[in-house]
Amino acid sequence: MKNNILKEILSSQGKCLIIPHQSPDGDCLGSSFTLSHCLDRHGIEHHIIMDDLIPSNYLFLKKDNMIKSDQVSGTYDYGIILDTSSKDRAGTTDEVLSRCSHLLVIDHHKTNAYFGDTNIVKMVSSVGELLFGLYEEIDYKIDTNDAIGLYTSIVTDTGEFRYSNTTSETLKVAARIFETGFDFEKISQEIFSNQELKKVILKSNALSGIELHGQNKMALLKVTQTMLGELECEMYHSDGIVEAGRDISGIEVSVLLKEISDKEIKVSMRSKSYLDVSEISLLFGGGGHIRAAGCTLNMNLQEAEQTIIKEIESRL
Ligand SMILES: [Mn+2]
Repeated sequence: MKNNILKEILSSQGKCLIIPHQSPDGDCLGSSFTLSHCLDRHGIEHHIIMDDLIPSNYLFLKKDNMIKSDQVSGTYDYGIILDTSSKDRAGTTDEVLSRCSHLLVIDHHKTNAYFGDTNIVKMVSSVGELLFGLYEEIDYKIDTNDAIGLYTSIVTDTGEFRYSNTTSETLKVAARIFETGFDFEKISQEIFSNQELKKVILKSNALSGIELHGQNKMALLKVTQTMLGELECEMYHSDGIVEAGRDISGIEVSVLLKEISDKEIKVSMRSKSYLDVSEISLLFGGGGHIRAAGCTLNMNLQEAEQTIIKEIESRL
């Protein structure tokens, strides 16, 4: 029933706006790319909102139809919000959202707030896997460009098929994507073997400052404005650091505190086997998945550190 909305969009020829989340990752960039390609193939006029910088290892997903929120003019028939659990996480302004007659949310977060006019929310590995399912239901045949976007979504959100969100269905979808014959080695290298040197050094510096808490089951990592300044890095270069903390032997949960300002700290959390970090993020108005979640604390770094250590230690 709900899937009819994609069919409706493709047959309506209405104008669409694709909206990923803030601080775009592989899943929202990959799914925006494939959905945009699908709309292209159906001759549908559309744009993708991209206010934030695309991390350099995802630049192969850049498209000419990407615009910034302040370049939006007129109205859209559909706003399609991808990989976004709540309205305040959408990568655009309320003003832009209000220009869309119908908001369609396509997401896989457990904490989704069902904030669209239509919400397609399924607990699958990635929005890429979800989109593939929608494509199948409407008999849309993916080509190699669709495959590039879908593969990026799935391979990044499953941690290269290592996380518990990888199911037999995920692997079946991956097999179907591979059948298109796209150059997966090239795309894998773009994503995983193409890191900027300063990003690797930032990760190394953050890991040198690691602290252990909660009977050594919690790794605490920090990226401050000073650390970014020294390397001329942006906060998006901190991508991958929190996972490195989790991958340490004996660690159940890794927390990365990202200092946005002396009043705002972004918290990223990753757990390994039993801690539900989405519950912790919800306590502070954030969201996410059981094993990967985040929130924002409006306090300084030291206060954020104490707040989060206290909350996690009581659960370990
Ligand atoms: Mn995702």
